[in-house]
Amino acid sequence: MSAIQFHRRQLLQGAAVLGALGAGVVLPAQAAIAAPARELSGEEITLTIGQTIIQIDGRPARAVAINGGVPGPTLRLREGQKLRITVINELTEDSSLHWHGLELPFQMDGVPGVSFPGIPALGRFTYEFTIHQHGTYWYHSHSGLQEMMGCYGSIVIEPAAADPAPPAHDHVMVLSDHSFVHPASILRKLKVDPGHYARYPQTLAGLIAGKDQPLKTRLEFAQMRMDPADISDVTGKVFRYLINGRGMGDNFTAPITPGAPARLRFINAGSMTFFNVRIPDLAMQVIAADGQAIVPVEVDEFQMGPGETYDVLITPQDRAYTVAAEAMDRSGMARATLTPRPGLTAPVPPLRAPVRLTMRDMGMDMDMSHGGGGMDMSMRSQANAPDVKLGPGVDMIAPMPVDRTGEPGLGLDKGGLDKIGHRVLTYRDLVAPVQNPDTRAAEREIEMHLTGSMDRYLWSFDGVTMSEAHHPVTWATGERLRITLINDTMMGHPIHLHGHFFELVTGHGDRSPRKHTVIVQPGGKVSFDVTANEGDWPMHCHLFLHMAMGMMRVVKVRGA
Ligand SMILES: [Cu+2]
Repeated sequence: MSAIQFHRRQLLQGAAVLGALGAGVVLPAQAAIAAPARELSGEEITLTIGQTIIQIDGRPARAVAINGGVPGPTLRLREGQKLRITVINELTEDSSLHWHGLELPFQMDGVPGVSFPGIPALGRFTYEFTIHQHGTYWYHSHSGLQEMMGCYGSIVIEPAAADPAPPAHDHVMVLSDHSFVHPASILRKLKVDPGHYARYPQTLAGLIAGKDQPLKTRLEFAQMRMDPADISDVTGKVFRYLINGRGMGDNFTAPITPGAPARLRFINAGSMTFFNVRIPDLAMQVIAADGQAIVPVEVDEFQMGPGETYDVLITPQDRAYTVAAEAMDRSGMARATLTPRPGLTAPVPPLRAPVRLTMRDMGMDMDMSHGGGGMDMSMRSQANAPDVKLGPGVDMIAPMPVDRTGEPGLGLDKGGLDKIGHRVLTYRDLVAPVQNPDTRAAEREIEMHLTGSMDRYLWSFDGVTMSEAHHPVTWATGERLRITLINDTMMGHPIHLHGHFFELVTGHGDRSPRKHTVIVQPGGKVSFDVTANEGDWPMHCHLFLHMAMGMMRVVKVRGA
C-alpha cells in the first residue's frame, strides 16, 4: 500500500524483464520505472570485462562492458569489510580495473605498468583489500581506450554503523559520454584538427547580431591564434550523454516519494565531459564531495569534472522532475526523470547559449588594450615558469594565473554571457564537518604546471609528457606537502591523485574539504595539502585523451 512498497515491486519487475531479455535490449521510452542499476555486494565479487553492443536511444554502439552492461554493476559495500574482486578479462587485449577514490595498498590500485602488470587478454586477476572508508566512488579500466568505451561502474560504501534514519530513496546517477565512433578515430581526428568537434564557431553573422563576443575580444584571441569557442575537445557532435547508460530518449527514470528526502549520488564517469548538473524547480543540498562528507550547502546547480563525485539530498513535491546534466560547452545533455508515479515526466530545459572563453581563462585578467603587440612573448615567458620545459608541446604559460576556487566554473558565472541567475556551487563552499586527520603545515611546497599544445594535441606536466618523463615525482612516506597546480592551458583539467585524499587550500583551515580530484580552471591555480601514502601512485588529468596524450605522472612515495 505504501508508495515505497509499490516502487519496490516495480523495480523487481523491471529487473526480471531485463534479466530475461539480456543486455543490449531496446527498452520502450515509456518503460514504467527504469530497471535498477544492477548491484553486487558481499566479500566475493566477480566482474567480467567483454565487448558488447549497447543501444543508445535505439541506435547500436560498440562498447566494452562489465558484466554485460554500461555502466557495470554498482558495488554496494560496507566500511570495514574485506573484499575479494576477481576480474575476468574476455578481451583480446590487456585490461585492468582501478578503484577510483579508494585508499588501498598500491598493488591493488589497478594501473598497469605502475602498480601491477595488468590483466592479460583472456586472463584474470583477484584484487584483495579491506574497505576503510564510506561514501560514493567508482571504478574504471586503466587500459587502452576501454574506459572511453564504457568500462566503468559505481561503488557505494555504507558507513560501518548503519544510518538510523536513511533517506527514502538512494539513487546512483552515473553521468557519462559515449560515441558511435571508435575513440581511436576521435583521437586521430583531433591530432589532425584540434577544432574538429568544435560545435559553435563564432560567425560574422553572430558578431553583427551581437550574439557572439565583441570585436575587441575576438581580435585579442585572434592575435593569440586561440579560439574562444574551444571549450571542449570532444563535443555533442560525436557524443551521446548518458545517465546510468541511458540516452535522452531512453530517459532513465527513478522513483521518489513526495515530501521525503532522496539521496542522489552523482558520479562523473565521462571520458571527456564536464557536466553542469541541475534539477529545475528543486534545490539540491550537497552533502558529500568525492565521497567525503561536507557541511551541507544548498545550491541550484554545480559543475563536475570527470572523476569527481557529489552526493546531494533533495526533498521533492508531488510531481516529476528532470535531472539535467548539460555538457559544459552546451553541445548536449544527459537527462533523467525522478517521479512519484510511473509515466510522469517533466519539461526538459533547452540547451543554454554556447560558452565563450574570456581573457580571464587565458590567465590574463587585465585590460589588453595596451601593449597587445608584445603578447606572443609574454604568453610564453620562461620567467613565469622556470621549471617548465618550453618546446613545441607548450602553447602558453599563463602570465597571471589566479586562484579561481571561488568561481563556479566555465559558463556559470553570474556576470558571464549567460547571466546564470541562481546559486552555483564553488570549491570555497565546501567545508569539512570535522577536523582534518592531519593538520600539520607543509614541510615542502611543489609547483606543477599543467601544459599543452592544442595544435599538436599534446598534454603534459611541466612541458614533459608521460612518455618523456623518465623519473617519477618522489615524495617521502608520511611527508606533508603543499602542491600548487598552475593551469597554463585554455582548458580546465580535472587532476586526480590515486590513493590519497588531499585538503583543498580554500581558507577553511583544519576543516578543508578533502578530495581525490580537483578541477584547475583555465588560467587558474589550485593549492592542496597532502600526506604522502607509501606506494607508486599515478597523478593525471581525468580527461581521458589528455591522460593518453601525456598529462600524467607517477608519484613514488617511499620511506623517508
Ligand atoms: Cu586535461
